[in-house]
Amino acid sequence: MLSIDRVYVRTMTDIPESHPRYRSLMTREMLVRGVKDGIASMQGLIAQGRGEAFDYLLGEKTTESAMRAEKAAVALMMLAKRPVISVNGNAAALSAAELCELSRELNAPLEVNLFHRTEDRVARIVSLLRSKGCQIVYGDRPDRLIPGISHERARATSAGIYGADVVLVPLEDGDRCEALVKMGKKAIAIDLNPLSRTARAATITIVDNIVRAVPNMVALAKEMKGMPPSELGAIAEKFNNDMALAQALDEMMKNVMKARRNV
Ligand code: PTJ
Repeated sequence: MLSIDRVYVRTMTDIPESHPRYRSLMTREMLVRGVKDGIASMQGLIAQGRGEAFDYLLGEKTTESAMRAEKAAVALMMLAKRPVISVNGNAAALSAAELCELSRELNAPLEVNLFHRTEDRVARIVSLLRSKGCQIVYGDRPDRLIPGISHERARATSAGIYGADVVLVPLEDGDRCEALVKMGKKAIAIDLNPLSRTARAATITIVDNIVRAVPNMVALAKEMKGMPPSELGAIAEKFNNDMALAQALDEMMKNVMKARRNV
């Protein structure tokens, strides 16, 4: 039987760039490497599989509606007094460097927050993010608990997520997003599943793959630098989360119907 190492090395070299699903397969490989390096959890592989299924239905592209959500999210973070970016194992395995760039552009520190928390994995993710140039990374010394959550995700840092007014939560499971909103914070989710509790609870949900969403947000943050607060406010205000979720579902239905006609 092949070990995970050998599978990893083989598939990394075996996937030709011309493969029609090259990007998706490479993303899968990044997560496998994340598990191997103690960054992502084994459960993270299953979460990625669920995300892939929704991404497939979405056409593996950033839709116009997702781009509008990304713009509204950047506007909200630029207007925030204390924006913070929450990082879990999957986000770190797939987008560590890009999240650090976003953190710099938006002046928003990162905080490692894990569902399947082990101190070893927190330390590895903190050190990965620091190696990508992030100065401030919270999460290894949480001093508060988010009310209403009975698992490890409740752990938060006063100077980070606990005291934030806007929190970006990529690839989240539902109850923390709801709890953050109950605390009076604005939550921005990146979630390929428009039906999830997180997607419905968030102030802004970006229905896009994190590997596309975060680079788009970095580019938008650069473009929108210097925009007056009134303009940023108008962009954020105009965004309607229920409508964005409906548009994501419509896009998926459209792709299903197109495929159905060809069967
Ligand atoms: O590292 P940990 O311990 O904090 O655990 C992280 C995971 C992701 C395992 C944990 O938060 C989890 O179990 O999450 P869920 O409940 O599976 O939810 C993850 C959501 O992210 C699902 O709705 C997926 O569809 C979505 N998702 C998965 N991969 C991606 C994604 N959304 C955007 N981009 C992806 N690549």
